[in-house]
Amino acid sequence: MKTEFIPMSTRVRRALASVSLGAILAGGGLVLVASPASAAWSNCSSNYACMWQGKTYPNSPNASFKTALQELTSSNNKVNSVVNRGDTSAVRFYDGANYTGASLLMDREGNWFGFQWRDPDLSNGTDDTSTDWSNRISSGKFV
Ligand SMILES: [Ca+2]
Ligand SMILES: [Ca+2]
Repeated sequence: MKTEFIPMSTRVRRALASVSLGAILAGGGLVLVASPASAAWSNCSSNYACMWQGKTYPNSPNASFKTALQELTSSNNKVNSVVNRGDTSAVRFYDGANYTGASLLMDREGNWFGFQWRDPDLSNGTDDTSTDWSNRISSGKFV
């Protein structure tokens, strides 16, 4: 009697195994889908200044630097949210490459100098300026 059940249970196990794998994959997919919702400025590593093309820091930063970035590449003139997680100084973002043109100052993490150190939407300005800074940043450095 047992010998009759063994092949059957093997089939059931295989079926269950594939269902479980599917469920695991689906679960992984759900986690991946859920990440953007939990995305935040904290996706920027400590000691870095980070830039996102989207507003409110979606997913991982599109560009970042630890000391300076002479010229953005794929995100040039496409940045809409920024954060300064540097622990020693403020960051200045520039409209032009090579730190030229109009600039935007962001405090170091924690409002050390008394103004904002991250901004989820550059279109409505920051503590530093009321100017629309969406899609403008081309370079940046710690100052
Ligand atoms: Ca620019
Ligand atoms: Ca703003």
